[in-house]
This record gives sequence, structure tokens and C-alpha cells, in this order.
Amino acid sequence: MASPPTTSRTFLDTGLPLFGAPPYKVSDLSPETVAFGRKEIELAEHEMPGLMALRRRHRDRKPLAGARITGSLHMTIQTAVLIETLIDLGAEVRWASCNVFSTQDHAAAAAVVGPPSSGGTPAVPKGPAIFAFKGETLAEYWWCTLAALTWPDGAGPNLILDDGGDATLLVHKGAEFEAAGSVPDPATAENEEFAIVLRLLAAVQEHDRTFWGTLAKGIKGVSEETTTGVNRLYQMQRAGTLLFAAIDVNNSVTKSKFDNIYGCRHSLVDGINRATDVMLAGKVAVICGYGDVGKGCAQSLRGQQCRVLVTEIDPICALQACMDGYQVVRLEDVVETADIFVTATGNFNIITAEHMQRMKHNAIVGNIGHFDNEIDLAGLAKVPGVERVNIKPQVDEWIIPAPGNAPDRKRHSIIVLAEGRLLNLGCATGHPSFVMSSSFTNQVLAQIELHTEHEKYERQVYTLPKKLDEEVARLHLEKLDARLTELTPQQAEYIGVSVEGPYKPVHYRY
Ligand code: NAD
Ligand code: RBV
Repeated sequence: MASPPTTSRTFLDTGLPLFGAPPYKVSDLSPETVAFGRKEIELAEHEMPGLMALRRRHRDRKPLAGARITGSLHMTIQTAVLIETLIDLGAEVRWASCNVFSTQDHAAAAAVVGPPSSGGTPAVPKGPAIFAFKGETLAEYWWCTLAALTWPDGAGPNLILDDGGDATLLVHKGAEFEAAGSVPDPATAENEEFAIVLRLLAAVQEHDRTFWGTLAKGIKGVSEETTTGVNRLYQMQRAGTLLFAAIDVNNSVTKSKFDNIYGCRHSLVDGINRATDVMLAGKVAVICGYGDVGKGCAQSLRGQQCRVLVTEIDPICALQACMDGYQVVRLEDVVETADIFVTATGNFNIITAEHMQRMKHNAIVGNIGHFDNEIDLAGLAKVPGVERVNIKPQVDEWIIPAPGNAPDRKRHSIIVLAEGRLLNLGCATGHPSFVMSSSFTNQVLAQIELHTEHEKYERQVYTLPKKLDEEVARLHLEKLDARLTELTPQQAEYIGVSVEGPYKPVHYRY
């Protein structure tokens, strides 16, 4: 890419320039906010032993020198520690959040200014280019993603670090429509958000008809954080449309069997409590989906002594729920009697407008899956007479004309968290640092692998080798004072592994 496309045009109603983004876009760069963010980053570093070990191990070698990484992942305190690790290892970084509500503004501010060693100040920031603020509109969100993908000299990234696949989607759809010669009419989009994506791509195409193709060619690969993003990548692989190599970080055992389960076990009740402060004990809670996230959510609510019910489509996961002591039900059979509903399926249309009209007065409805289409709020908004009353940011009362069991029996309400977007990051601060250290250590290893060994990789989806997975776990044991037993050579031979691992065959499921 020779130089950035130039245009004075702004994107939709954002007032933000389509190209030539400012050096960063965060909500508040006041010294107090920056100092608060830095203090929390320093506390988090202590809880992120995997990332800190990678810094110590690789800092001098700079394995990410020459890497230009575009990140699209919740701009939290934990992510700030990830970003600073990537930079420490030699990378140049531009970042956007992967959700309109998940940014912690003090984390974004401190990251933009940079760590004390950078010499940055709020007046002269020296950190990476971050485009993220809590409460973005959808137009601002997609503008931020484009800004994170475009370097001031017109270059694009050579690596993407994605969560949910939005940065990857923008590049793929951009390249696809460029090859087709035109972008579909936004009026044909299935939802409001995709109409905005199409508007953005049309605006880019109007100014540069080779922008995405060139950008895609420069990308060596993507590492993907979450189940939903990984599903999208495997779908592209099957369709033969994947434009670069991909590492599925989610299916590292030290990611999905830790973050998705134990992370959600921590952050689900955190989100519900901060949003509603309702007494959870004794309430009936329905978890839709008993995969990794659903398992963590069920434990989380059982820990508060809720009576937990589960819905599933998969007989194996349904049987697991039964063996764990939960009743497996159909949503339609309990929708009138349960108090709390949490979707964790990664699927869409799980809670419909019809379901919500039948719920108890003040039932709490939230989603912890990646996207907001698990709960059909767009459908609810179309029901005649429905009214949305904002209680506080990310908490809405939806007043529904159907009688329900409200005291006046004329209408009833439900409480919807984070507008149906992942409530643990919208209403609280996401997972805690320790578990994110495990996820993000996998991310850094994946980025190093894609950067230094990219000739090994085809346009396919890969997982990290088990040896590295075990290494990530190992890096977190000391902090917990765990003492691992060492195999004797005879024992190793008896069970058919090597003393140094890997200790399990690839088909082992944990
Ligand atoms: P998973 O595939 O392990 O689990 C999803 C489960 O939902 C599966 O068992 C599936 O059978 C079930 N399911 C699908 N359709 C269903 C339906 N109609 N009704 C009932 N159950 C249904 O995936 P996961 O790793 O648990 O992730 C779930 C979602 O959460 C994904 O979108 C993922 O990206 C996201 N995620 C969010 C966080 C967070 O912090 N909020 C953390 C990790 C993952
Ligand atoms: N997640 N990040 C955080 N505190 O930064 N919390 C959760 C954080 C990630 C988690 O890895 C999950 O797969 C993804 O968010 C879903 O978007």
C-alpha cells in the first residue's frame, strides 16, 4: 500500500474521518483516569504470570519485531497487559474493542499513554493507537475497527488478533466485494449492524478499489480468541474462502477449559450483581446452552444457591448437565416461572420476543455468548405498546403490555442487561486477570508462531501444539503454590509418554 487513501469524508453520523484517523480515540485522557488505569494494570500484571514470563523470556530477542498487529478484543485492563506484552516483544500495535460496551475507559487511557518506561504522559502519549470507548454506537464501533486496521503510512497489519472475528470479517467482506466490483445495497442487509458494515465498505470502495485486496495480501495470519469467532473461521475454511492462516486459540485447553468455564463462573454473577444487586439465592435461573460457558455459568449461579435449570440441544451436554445435578428443560416450559435467564449458546434466536412477553414480572434477561442475537430484542421492540426505560447504563426495564404477574396486572416488565450483549463485559469488567493470563499467553504464542514461522502455515485453521498448552498451564502453577509430581522414566514408559510431556494424546478431552 503506497499511501493512505485521502478524503475529507466522515463516516455516517460519527463525525470521524473515514481515512486519516486521529492517533487514538479514547473517552478520557485526564491524568486521574490514566493514573487509575496504570495502577490497575500494575495490579493485573501480578496476577498474569504467563504474560510476564513471556516478557522475561523473549524481551531481549524481540520475536515480534516487524509485526504490525491489529487487535480487535475487549479493551480491558487485562487486554492492556496483553498489548504491552506484544509491544515488549517488538510488535507495533493498533487496537479496537470487539464490543461496544466492554471497554474500560481507564484501561484504554493508560494504554494510550504507555507504561512509565515509555516516558509517555497524558499530554504526550507514547503508547499504541487505541480506538475504543465504552458506549460506542455501531457506526463508531466499525469506524474504530477500520482505524485499527489502517496505519498512518497506509500500510495494513501483517497479523490480526481477533475476538469474535469482526476484524477478520471486515477484511474478508471488503476483499470479496472488491473482487465482485461492488458492495451490496445496505437495504438488503439482514440486520442494522451488517447494513453499517456495508455502508463502511461502500465508502471505502468509493475511494480506493484495491484497498482490501492489498491489505489482505499483507496479512500472514489471525489468532482467534473465542468459540464464535473460531466457528466462523472453520466455516470459511470449509467454504475455501479463508484468505490467510488462522490459529484457533479458543481450543487450546488452557483457554476454553479455563476462561470459558472458570472465567464465566467468576464474571457472570459479577455482571448480574453490579447490574441489579438482586438476591440470587432461592431464585430459579435458566442457563441456555451447557457447553464450556454454560457449565461455568451454572456453577456460578449454583454457588449463589440459585435453583439452576439448563436447556440444551446436544444429548451429550444435556446428559452432562443431568449428571452435574441440573434439571434439563425446554425454555417454553419454564419461561413463565423462572426468575433469571442467561443465554450461553453462541447460537441465535434463543430467547424470542414471544418468550419475553410470557416472563414473570421483573425477570432478568441477559446473554453471555459473544453476539447480541441470542436474545431477540429487535423483535421485542416491534411488539405494539412495548416501552424501554433506561435504569442506568447497560440496564433497561422493558415494559410489556401483556399482563404477566405484575401487581397491577395491566402490564409487566423484564430487566434486560447490556442490551443483550455479553453481560459480564457490559455490566462488569469481564474475566479476572489470572484466567485471562492463561488465554492471552496462548494468544502471544500464536502471534509469535504466525510471525516467525508463517511459511509453515496454509490458509487453514490450526491449534497450538499440546506441548505449548501444557507450558501455558505450567507457567500458572507456581503462583498457586502447586507442586507438580514428576514422572519417573519407568512410569513414563509404562503410560507411553515422555517425561517432559506431552502427557496426553491429542484425542484426550480433559
Ligand atoms: P460451546 O459450543 O461449548 O457451547 C454452546 C452450547 O450451546 C453447546 O453445548 C450447544 O449444544 C448449545 N446450544 C446450541 N444451540 C442451542 C439452543 N438452541 N438451545 C440450547 N442450547 C444450544 O461454546 P462455548 O465455548 O460455551 O461458548 C458459548 C458462547 O460464549 C460463544 O459465543 C463464545 O464465543 C462465548 N464466550 C463468551 C465469553 C464471555 O466472557 N462472555 C467467554 C467465552 C466464550
Ligand atoms: N474475555 N476477555 C475478558 N477481562 O478482558 N473477559 C472475557 C477480559 C474474552 C474471553 O476470552 C471470551 O472468549 C471473549 O471475551 C468473548 O468475547
